[in-house]
Amino acid sequence: MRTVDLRSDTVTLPSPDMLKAITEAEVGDDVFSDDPSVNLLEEKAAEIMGKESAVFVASGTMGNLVSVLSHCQRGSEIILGDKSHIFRSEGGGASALGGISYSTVLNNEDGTLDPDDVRSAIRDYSTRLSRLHSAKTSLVALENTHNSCGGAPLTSSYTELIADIAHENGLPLHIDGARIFNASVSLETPVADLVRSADSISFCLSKGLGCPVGSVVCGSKSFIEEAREWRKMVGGGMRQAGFLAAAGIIALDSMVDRLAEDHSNARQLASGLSNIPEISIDPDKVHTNLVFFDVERSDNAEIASKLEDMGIKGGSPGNRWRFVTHYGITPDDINYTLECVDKIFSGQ
Ligand code: TLP
Repeated sequence: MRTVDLRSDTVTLPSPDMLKAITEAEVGDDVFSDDPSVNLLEEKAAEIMGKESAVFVASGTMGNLVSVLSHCQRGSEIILGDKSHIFRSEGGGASALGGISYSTVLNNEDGTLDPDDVRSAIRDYSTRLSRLHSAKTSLVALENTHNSCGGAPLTSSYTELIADIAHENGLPLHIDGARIFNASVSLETPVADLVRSADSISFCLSKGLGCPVGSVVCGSKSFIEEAREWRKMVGGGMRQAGFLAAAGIIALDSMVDRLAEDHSNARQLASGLSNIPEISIDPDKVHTNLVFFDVERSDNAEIASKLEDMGIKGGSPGNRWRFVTHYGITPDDINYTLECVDKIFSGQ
């Protein structure tokens, strides 16, 4: 049976070039910094992001975790969006493992945080009394693209605005850039411009870029050294990780520009879904590869299961659904998906 897996861009399988690179990779023990493929991936990533240094980690969650642990002290606080992945979907790792608390600011629909809200969330630490009572703010974090806000890309000027607020207050800015290349392609802005004002960035290789595993954290030399120590402590010293890094090198060299195809497929999907009564979606708000929509029915679980019987994965038991386009999904898959959705919603 034909399968169209729209659950996430994490389901991608490596390209033939990646498989070849994986089997032919030159490797060594990365904990000794002896793995040439990991070293090359890290150098390439740092250069593309315009940062001094980089470290290869197992996942986006690990990338954000080691970044937060490196920037923040125990008992301090991060300012981040209430819909951010770090806050909602990473197991409270910063809090559980680092003793760091979350100070959430409302995310706007486009993934931004209001600059005034960020300013007022920063704790006053100038008096003895405030120091006695408050957790010290230690970091501001943004997410680009913003997953739960419909895959919205944040511009470099917006990021600079928030970075200025953070820096004026002596705070670093971290970007959860799991899908930063989608933002770069959508905004037609070099990725280095999007992260220039940030102190650290974590991006995923294993989403739209098609790698089986891995993320990279980029920042200053001293920050990355600290992140390396945390990575080892949380079990991320991956030894012959060059087999994975080899796929990452192919991803950076040849999988970025093709993200435009995923965006075009996502727009085609959104526009088709908008013609189906009981589905609400504004195709103009789909800028990257994440297609969120609301289903105004009470039998969502049943519909999702019927769709799955037709090979379409990605339905939800609730009213808010998400379909994600990615490497391996073709315009024809989108047409097939729309046909199936149409059939099921029209009761055929
Ligand atoms: N997102 C996954 C799920 O966890 C929801 C997905 O399918 O979208 N930051 C952002 C913005 C993410 O969307 C994700 C993964 C991560 C970090 C974590 O990456 P991984 O899954 O590699 O730990």
